[in-house]
Amino acid sequence: MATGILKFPDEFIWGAATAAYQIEGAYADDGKGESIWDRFCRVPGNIFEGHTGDIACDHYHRFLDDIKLMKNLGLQAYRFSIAWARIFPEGHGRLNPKGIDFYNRLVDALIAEGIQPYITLYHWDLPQALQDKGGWANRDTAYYFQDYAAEVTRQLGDRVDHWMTHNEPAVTAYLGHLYGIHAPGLKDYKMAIQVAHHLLLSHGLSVSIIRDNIKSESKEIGITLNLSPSYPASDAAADLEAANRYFNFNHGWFLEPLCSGQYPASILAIYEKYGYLPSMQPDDLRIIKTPIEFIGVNFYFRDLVKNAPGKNILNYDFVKPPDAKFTEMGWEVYPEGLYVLLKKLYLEYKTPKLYITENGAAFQDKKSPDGKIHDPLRIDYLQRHFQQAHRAIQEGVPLAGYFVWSLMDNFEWSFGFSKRFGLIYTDYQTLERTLKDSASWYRQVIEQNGVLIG
Ligand code: IFM
Repeated sequence: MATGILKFPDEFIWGAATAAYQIEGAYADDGKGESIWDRFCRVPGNIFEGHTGDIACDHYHRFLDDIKLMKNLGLQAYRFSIAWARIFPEGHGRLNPKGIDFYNRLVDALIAEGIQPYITLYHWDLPQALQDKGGWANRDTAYYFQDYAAEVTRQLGDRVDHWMTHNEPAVTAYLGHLYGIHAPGLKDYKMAIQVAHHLLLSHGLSVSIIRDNIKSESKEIGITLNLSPSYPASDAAADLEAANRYFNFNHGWFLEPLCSGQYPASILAIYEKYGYLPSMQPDDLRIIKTPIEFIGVNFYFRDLVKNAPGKNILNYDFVKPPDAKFTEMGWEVYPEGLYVLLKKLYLEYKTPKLYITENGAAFQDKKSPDGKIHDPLRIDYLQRHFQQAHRAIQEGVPLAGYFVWSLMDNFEWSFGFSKRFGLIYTDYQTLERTLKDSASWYRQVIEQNGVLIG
């Protein structure tokens, strides 16, 4: 080991991530259908200052330049998502060849530069036509997703080895259907639990089809979850139980079916009482548990949880940690939580191989008079998280790669363009891109396959 540097395994993959709606723009170009985010953003009050992803970073038209920037950064891999409504404008049935063509060109250009594509099939932008039929609350959507996954992997599977079915199904289910702050903007607990089930089912239904469509020996199929460890707010047993309840609601509800083919018993008991149990068919849990090669972990913060009778049906609430540092999202900076989480996944859930498919932070980035973007807070944030990832690897966690969120500043959902997560600064007036200091720093990490100690 070189002095002062924590070296990662030779085969470790360094990348950056984005998602279609957040960067592509071109919301109605070349036959693309409307998605639930196109619709949701048009409702006044849903998004900060009425922003939309209509243009976003205009990556749809600028992807070749963006790939040059990725090359400049030294990225080994790039995680992006496919806009379902570009492929099937009505969600199923009629195929849009121009949509496929865009992703063919993107994949070819990445491979030409030696950057491995890691593709997410669903990062929240359901075709509106399927929402009109009930969206993810309708079991048919799981089968439409299966057809969509089959078509995309049939078209791109000869060149792309790494696939994720979903990004953060918990966010789709809860933010979209329970809290109503993401598309489609619904607030219905029972529906949210049904949606979660159909998302998981759609994942399980697609895994073997994707696997059959990919020819390479090194193919890997997985799913990405948003995960954070739950810490009790005090030593009291009631707080510890509340922390566990919250973890099982937000994370166990997805991890357990995927890893062991069952929903967490403690939450099932509560949902039974309220009549919130999802309706399912006898084979569903077996399908959901179809073996996969990896789980993608999107990590941003930990949760500090206290018992709060009556606050919600699970009787928990969050506590703001005193003396902590926060990002612009109001999320606590807590790198050790990444290590704790990775160990938990590996030891308790016996997860397969893991990737960090997202980690990063929004800070107030401004162009300095010297034309540069100095973002020491982001460098510090990433460095400390990389160190914790290294620590987990040293202790046997099979962590195979790390994707920084995000490649470039982009549309941050209900926050519009007000939060900047990028390694690359996006000027939303001119759409000019500028590498931040963190991008140059990340280039060095990748070059030396390691991060400084301390
Ligand atoms: O921007 C999102 C991304 O789409 C999903 N994971 C969290 C990121 C930051 O909020």
